[in-house]
Amino acid sequence: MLDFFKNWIIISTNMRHYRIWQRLNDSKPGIIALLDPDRIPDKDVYKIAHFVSECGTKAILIGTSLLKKEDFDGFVLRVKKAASCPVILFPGGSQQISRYADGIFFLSLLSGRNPEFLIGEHVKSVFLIKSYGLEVIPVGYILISSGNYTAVEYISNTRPIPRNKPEIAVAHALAGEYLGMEAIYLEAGSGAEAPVPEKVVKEVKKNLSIPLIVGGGIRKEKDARKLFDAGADFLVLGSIIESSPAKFKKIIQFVQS
Ligand code: 1GP
Repeated sequence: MLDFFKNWIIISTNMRHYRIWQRLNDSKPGIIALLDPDRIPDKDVYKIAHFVSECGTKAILIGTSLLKKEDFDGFVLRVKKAASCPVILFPGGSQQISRYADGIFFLSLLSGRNPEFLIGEHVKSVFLIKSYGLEVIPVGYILISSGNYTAVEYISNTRPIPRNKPEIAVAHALAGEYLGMEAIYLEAGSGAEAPVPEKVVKEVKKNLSIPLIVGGGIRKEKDARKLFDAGADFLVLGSIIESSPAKFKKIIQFVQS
């Protein structure tokens, strides 16, 4: 009997420390949905968040390069109420912190040399993150050029890594791993003309031992398939949720199958 209680205490303690990021990793590969608070009208937030969650997205990210929305907290709360998956902040800056999220991708823009996005915005946000008790997931964020000039490049005032130079991407990803990041995110930028090239994903994955997230410009099932085959653990889909929910659902169904 005593053993039973001891085991129960150990199991329940472990459950409490079973982090969102750990849970997501145990269920990879998968699709993560990105909801942009500046692009989704308030009246549609609940419906869209409920839809992506029902489709089987592993998590919902919330964030944008330039926040226009006044009531960011209200947006996160609506998503949280509608979703049965974890809700994680994906902030473009220290103003995008909310108590209603479950966690935060603590992004360091490793491909750039702008100190604001390497450490500055982070310092401004830590006290809120701490007081809200958000789970912090340190992520090395790496921009890969995509053919068009993206909002994230403009706003962060950084240049992306050339898409035909996988070795430069590998060096940045490894630097992130050695700095203690828990994931690397290869980003082509929202609405990118082309996703991150498979060759870059393949080379980075070959050299990395932490999870690899890839996002930006993924609109077709065939692109998703290639990126997973190249080694992506998670794909982030954003724009397609607004432009073609049916395609989003199809891509998720393909991953699940
Ligand atoms: C952007 O990687 C995400 O940060 C998603 O990009 O909107 O092109 O899907 P899309």
